[in-house]
Amino acid sequence: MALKALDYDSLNENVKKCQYAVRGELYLRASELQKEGKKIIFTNVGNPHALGQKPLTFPRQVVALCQAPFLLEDPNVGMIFPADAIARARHYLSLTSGGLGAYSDSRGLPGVRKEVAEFIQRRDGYPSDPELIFLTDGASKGVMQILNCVIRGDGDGILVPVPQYPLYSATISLLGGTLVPYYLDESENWGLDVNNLRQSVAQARSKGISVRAMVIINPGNPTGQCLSEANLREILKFCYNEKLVLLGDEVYQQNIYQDERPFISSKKVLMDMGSPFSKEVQLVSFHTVSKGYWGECGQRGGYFEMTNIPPRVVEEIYKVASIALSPNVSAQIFMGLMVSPPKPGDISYDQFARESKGILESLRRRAKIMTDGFNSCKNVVCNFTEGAMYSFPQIRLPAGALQAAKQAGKVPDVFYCLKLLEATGISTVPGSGFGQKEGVFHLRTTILPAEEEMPEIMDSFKKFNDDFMTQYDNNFGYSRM
Ligand code: DCS
Repeated sequence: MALKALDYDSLNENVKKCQYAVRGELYLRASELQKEGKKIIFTNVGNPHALGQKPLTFPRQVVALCQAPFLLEDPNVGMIFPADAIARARHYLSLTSGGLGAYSDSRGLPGVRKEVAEFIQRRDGYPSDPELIFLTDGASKGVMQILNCVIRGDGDGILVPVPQYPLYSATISLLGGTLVPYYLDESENWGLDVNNLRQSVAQARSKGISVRAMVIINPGNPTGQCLSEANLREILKFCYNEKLVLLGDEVYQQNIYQDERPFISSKKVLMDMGSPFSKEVQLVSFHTVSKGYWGECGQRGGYFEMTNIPPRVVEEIYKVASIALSPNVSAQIFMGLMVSPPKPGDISYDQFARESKGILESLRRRAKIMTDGFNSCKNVVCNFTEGAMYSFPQIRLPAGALQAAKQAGKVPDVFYCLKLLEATGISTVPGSGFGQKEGVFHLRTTILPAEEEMPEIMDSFKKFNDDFMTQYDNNFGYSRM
């Protein structure tokens, strides 16, 4: 019988190939167990509010007023909302053409794009042009739009770090491009070695692939490292020499848990390098309201900024964005608020500063509790989470466990993570979902569970892990480091 268009066997093969481990087998099993009444700790997604983080008050006040503009006409509004939130709500409504229920320009509201440009200029010390900033429904949509413009077919390669966040591998599959991996060095705190990059490009070219773009995730997901300025300079030089557009995923720029390597944007490093680099290297940088101390994942707000992209190409990207009409307008307001939060002297400043500092300081403590916890476990080694929201310990699996996994028909790290889930309710993502060197195993967990629950979670992890290692340790060796 002839297949219909949406029968499995006739489906676009790129869709079938595409994998997204963050909501993969482990997540599905965790959801089943939850339905059966088991308490599950969902550390598989960097989704802070789902793990109890409270929203910052000020942005919610402003957006609440924008959503319910009739409250602004209520004589009692000043008793519930502070004056600066009321003023901000009026400001953002004045930037829209009909409030939150109206489409905006497909690039986002010009007034918010201007605020984003001012933020970038304050952050980097270099001018930023609102015309080169597009607002998006989360950073994910921006990444997809740009990859869509870059990938022409399977002859086009995109350099992606391994381990990587699977948005990249999945989108490249979906668009029919080729992922060209470059390996981060675990023994160097997940550093990026440019010689390694050169090898990856040479290898891809020898297979006839035209390498067109390079992705960096800084701070790293799942690896949690912060790139140094010197490293970023090398990367930008590399992109200059190889004529690659650099996609700088900087969604974790506020999530920094050490003082030695503060976040520095690719744009600033590029501008500091001066001519010819600053005028030539093509760069697209991404940011979001989902991360940082905002964690407003469900609002779906993001932006990208383009540097050295020719006007005709910007026009084409605009055209493609227009097909979806408009990014979420309420999310655009979250973005406006994120890039221009209350300032010292504003009525809401103290509360805003207290709330955001409280979240960041707690994340910093949690990053340490987690790394230390993992490093106290048998056959587990873990680099410190310098930034972002994840811990990515290496699990050295005994030969007995590798054999048991094989018998169960599971990839070894999936086997380990499933056992962990069944025993403790901790839902993680196996390292194979992010890519890792052959024969080396990891898991990813977020550092987001509530701080007061953290010691208990780590105790329960340790007990499971150490029992697992004893059970499978038959003295026939381990997976390699
Ligand atoms: N880039 C990176 C590196 C991310 O980790 C994420 C989300 C995104 C982009 C996209 O975020 P938004 O579309 O929400 O802006 N991280 C996922 C993760 O690994 N866990 O949770 C979500």
